[in-house]
Amino acid sequence: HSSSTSAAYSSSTLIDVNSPKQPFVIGVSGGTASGKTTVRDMIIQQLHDHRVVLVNQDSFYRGLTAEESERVHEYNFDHPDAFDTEQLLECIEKLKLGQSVHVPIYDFKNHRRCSESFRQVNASDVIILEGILVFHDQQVRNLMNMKIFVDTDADVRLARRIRRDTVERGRDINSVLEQAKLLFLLYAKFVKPAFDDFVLPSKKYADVIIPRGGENHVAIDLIVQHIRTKLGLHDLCKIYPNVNVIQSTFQI
Ligand code: UZR
Ligand code: MG
Repeated sequence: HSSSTSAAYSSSTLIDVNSPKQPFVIGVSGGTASGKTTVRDMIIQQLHDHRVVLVNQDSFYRGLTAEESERVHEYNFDHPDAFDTEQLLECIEKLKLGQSVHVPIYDFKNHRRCSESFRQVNASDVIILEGILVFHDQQVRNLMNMKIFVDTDADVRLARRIRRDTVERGRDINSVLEQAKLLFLLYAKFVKPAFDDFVLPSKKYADVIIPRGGENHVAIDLIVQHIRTKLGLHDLCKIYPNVNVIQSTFQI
């Protein structure tokens, strides 16, 4: 039965058995605390009937050496060099080929990689790559089918970032006030300059720019509609189409 099935496929002009279905890769970028995570969560929620996997650029932070750790406040986490982009590229290339990958786990508290543990990410219909600098590298960009830039005012982002890092990210600094003071300094020293030098210039590569981030339901609905259309078209090239298609091909 299986051999006659594949014969039916090769004779069909609609289905190209030689071109395997490739996952749809979406890049979600934007400044710190712009609402990237909210936007991608909303996309994932609306695509509940598809297999979506998530890769965060944060996972590819190199991790600090002992020396760098001693002077952590002089380390620029917002610079492209802070990430292992080669490894990120390799990972997305593999996923795009339908292979599963091991993504490193980064420990934000100690600014280190957990050397023993990895997170396994399996191949899927949709891959979302999220991070402040995912549009910076041309090779990484070239793997994306859709690029979304979440555009939120800098003052809103700073306010959120302070709330998040003092309350939500659980750093072991007792005084929220002390932490906020430090954040203001780091924001002025690293976060803002790197946003201006690297993040903002990468906005021009975006296909879609979402103002106001996660609040923008209309933009997210439009994006999800587009992804659905694309996935629907991909279905024509499915390697294992459903039984109804097989039968109708036989009847022809
Ligand atoms: P998002 N970051 C840390 O604070 N600590 C780390 O160990 C690694 C990264 C911050 C980084 C950047 N900057 O602004 C932010 N600093 O994580 C990006 N300082 O994360 O996209 O979720 O805002
Ligand atoms: Mg986030």
